[in-house]
Amino acid sequence: MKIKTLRLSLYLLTITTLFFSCNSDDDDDTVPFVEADRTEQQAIDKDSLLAYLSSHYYNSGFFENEGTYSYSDVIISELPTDEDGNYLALPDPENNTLLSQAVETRTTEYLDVNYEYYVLNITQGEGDSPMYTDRVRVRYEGSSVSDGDIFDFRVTPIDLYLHGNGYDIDGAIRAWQLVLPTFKTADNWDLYNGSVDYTNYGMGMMFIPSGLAYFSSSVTGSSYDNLIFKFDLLQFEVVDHDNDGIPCYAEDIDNDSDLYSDDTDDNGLPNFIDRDDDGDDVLTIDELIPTTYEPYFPEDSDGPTLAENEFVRSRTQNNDGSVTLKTVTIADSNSDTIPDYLDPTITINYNETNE
Ligand SMILES: [Ca+2]
Ligand SMILES: [Ca+2]
Ligand SMILES: [Ca+2]
Ligand SMILES: [Ca+2]
Repeated sequence: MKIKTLRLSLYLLTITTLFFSCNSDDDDDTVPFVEADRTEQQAIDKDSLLAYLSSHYYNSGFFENEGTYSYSDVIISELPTDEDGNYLALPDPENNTLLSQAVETRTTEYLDVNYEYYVLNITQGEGDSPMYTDRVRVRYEGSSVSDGDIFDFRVTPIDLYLHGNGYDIDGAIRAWQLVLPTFKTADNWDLYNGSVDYTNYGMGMMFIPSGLAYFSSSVTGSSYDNLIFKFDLLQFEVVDHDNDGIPCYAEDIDNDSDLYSDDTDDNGLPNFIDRDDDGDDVLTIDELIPTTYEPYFPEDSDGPTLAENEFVRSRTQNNDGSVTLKTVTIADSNSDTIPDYLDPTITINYNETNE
């Protein structure tokens, strides 16, 4: 219980300071500085983004042949202008495409505001898609729409959490949580001279309003910055922030893509960072049915097929090269459709029963 109290206070302490504090539904005592109205800012940002997309083009012809491309191969250029500054026609239309004709317009509601953002899908990728709560391995470059300045880039792959845990792990901006899960990772990778060569990964760009990025914060050098990201999505791993056996994405009980709105036992700790989700004093991990599978060899087999309500707990490589898979499965012992770990009237400890 002591540990839980400490976690709670840490969480309350940091939620007032992090950018993601605006995710919280509750008002706190601190008076925030006056920032722009999100709806008004979105109207301004939308105009800027649309103007950008209709005046810039990319080297689409470059990607028409089979091959492995990277985000850095995408070259964005501004349309030529006459001496009065008016835009002229698209040069070499065989090989170039205006961004406004290439991007997909997507919409989302975030913090009660309707947002429009734009995605250029150059390669979908052949692997699997991460969830918005997962950790991704990416290469990327971020720049500002207003001046084209690159404020961040990673040529060598970096692992990023798409969703933070509210205290010591920061998450990505909302746009990343929306866009990355719509691409796929590499389908394979090989080691060459110590570096990893990925094949058939997802590659694209996003053009995003400040409201889905850093909004009033000046992380990129200025507030209310509309941003462009080019990215390669290489790999991902499922994240379980509270390490209770239920992956973060499955702790979003109402499926509204907001982990903060799910708090089954109403103790102020959302399920994704609560290790006893129903508050019945039996930890969530103990209310799940553990399974250890016979070791299998990855070159011969993909391993056991998991049930829909079964999650990987660990995957251990043994000395002989075989893999031992441990999983947990959601139990509903009284068949009332409420899983044991969310049902305070059920307190079966499956780890005690099995030992
Ligand atoms: Ca969890
Ligand atoms: Ca809770
Ligand atoms: Ca939990
Ligand atoms: Ca229970």
